[in-house]
Parts: sequence; structure tokens; C-alpha cells
Amino acid sequence: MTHVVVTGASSGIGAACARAFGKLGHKLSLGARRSDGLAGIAPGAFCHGLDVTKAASVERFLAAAIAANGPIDVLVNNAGLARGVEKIAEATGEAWREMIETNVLGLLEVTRRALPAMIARKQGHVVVIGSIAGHKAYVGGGVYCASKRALQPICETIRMETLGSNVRVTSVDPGMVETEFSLVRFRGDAERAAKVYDGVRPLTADDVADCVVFAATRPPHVNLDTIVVMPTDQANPQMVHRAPKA
Ligand code: NDP
Ligand code: 8X3
Repeated sequence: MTHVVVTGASSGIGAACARAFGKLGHKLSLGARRSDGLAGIAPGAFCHGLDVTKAASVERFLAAAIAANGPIDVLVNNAGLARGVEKIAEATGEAWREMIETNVLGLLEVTRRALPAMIARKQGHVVVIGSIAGHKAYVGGGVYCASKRALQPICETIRMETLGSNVRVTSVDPGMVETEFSLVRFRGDAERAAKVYDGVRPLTADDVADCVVFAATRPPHVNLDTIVVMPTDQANPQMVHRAPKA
């Protein structure tokens, strides 16, 4: 049985990953700031509060997860967010800092603590939830796109630095997925968030979880480097086919 840790498991892709790994019978450790809802995500999972932007919280979460479920086999670095769609010239630094601190520094804080034991055990898989935003920038997405682009050299570097230790590093980079992502981006404006998916067939969180589970269940000598997964109706971050209104 494998111990799978999922950050940001309280909703969306993280919750779907937890459910998918749970169905395969793996031991789960789930973390998020909204820890109250975690227990209902996957039966039997170890659940603990986690704020990836706070080093002490990361420390406590990982120590508790390892105490509960043993060494980490798969780390799904999913916690992340976009905040706002302001152009660079119009934005304030607060949202920038939140995105960089969560998506980049938070991910690094979790990963750097998980890696040494993986290297020592010569076994482990680091999965990163990137985004097509890391492949193609768009107006209003400058800092979010930068935060996701940053994950590419981080993954490349970890592959080089762990070479020979059997550690695998996979980036799963989705296009549009219908989750709480847009609600968070638009600071709770449900109407505006719903418009993002109006007339579109987006990916579901389960579609992305399928990719994560596929990567994690390859034989140990196979490392899926990057999986870019898009809705059929999306060509790039800003080109989406919308069904004409009846
Ligand atoms: P959701 O908003 O549904 O989920 C985001 C998750 O991240 C929540 O569980 C949230 O939990 C958690 N989270 C946010 N900040 C922190 C933090 N500081 N510490 C711990 N957990 C945190 O969105 P998605 O499921 O869509 O997003 C998951 C990942 O997928 C993100 O990295 C996002 O960038 C990426 N992504 C999303 C796409 C989309 O279109 N939806 C497309 C491409 C990539 P809580 O608030 O309880 O802490
Ligand atoms: C989320 C996808 O295109 O909204 O990472 O930035 S996008």
C-alpha cells in the first residue's frame, strides 16, 4: 500500500485525486486550510490543517502525516490559486504575493521536506499540478502564469538533483477545469465565475485526477515528465469553443 499525500485536498482537483487514490486502497494524508471538510472527502484518510504558505504549518502537517501513515510515496502538490485578472499596470502587489507564496514557495516548502526521505529510501513520486497557464501567458494572468511557468524549471531541477535515486517527478498541466478555481480568482463573485464555463465543456476535476493516477501507477522505471491535458473545446488559455445559445 502506498502513502499518498495531497495538498489542497478540500476541493476541486485535490479532492478528486484523494478520492481516486482512496478507491485504489492507498493510505491518504490530506491537507488544506479548510480542514473541517477534509474528513468527508475520502473514507479513512488522515486529515490535517495545512497552509502551504506557513512553514510551521507545513512542518506540522508532514510530521503528522508521516506519524499516521509512514513514509511518503507520492506527493501531489496541488494547493494553488489565481487571484484576480488585473493587468500588471493596474494590479496591487497583494494578489501577486499570495499567488507566488502559494503556488511556488508553498510548493517548494512542502517538496523540500518530502524529498530527503524519498532520496534516502530510493523511492518516491513528486507530482506537481501545473497549468497550461505555465505554457502560454494571457492578458490579466501575468503573475499566475509566471507562478505556473516557474514550476517547470523546479521540476527539471529536481529530476537532475535526484537522478539515480528512483524519484519520479511529473507535472500535470491542465487547461480549463470546472472547480472552485474561478470563484477564488474572482474573490467569491459566483456569477462572474460561472461565466467562465458558460457554454463550454470544461475538464472535470476527475479528468485531471485520472492523469495523476495514471502517472503514479506506471512501473517504477517509467516517469511521465509532463502531461498537458485540455478540454477538447479549448485550444489555448484564451481560445475556447462555446456552444451557441439556443
Ligand atoms: P480549487 O479552488 O477548487 O482548489 C484549490 C485547493 O487549493 C483547495 O483545496 C484549497 O484549499 C487549496 N489551497 C489554496 N491555498 C492553499 C494554501 N495556502 N494552503 C493549503 N491549501 C491551499 O481549485 P482547483 O482544484 O482548480 O485548483 C487546484 C490546482 O489546479 C491549483 O494549483 C490550480 O492552479 C491548478 N489548476 C487549475 C485549473 C482550473 O482551471 N481549475 C487549471 C490548471 C491548473 P483551502 O482553501 O481549504 O486551503
Ligand atoms: C488555470 C487555467 O487558463 O484559467 O490554471 O489559467 S487558466
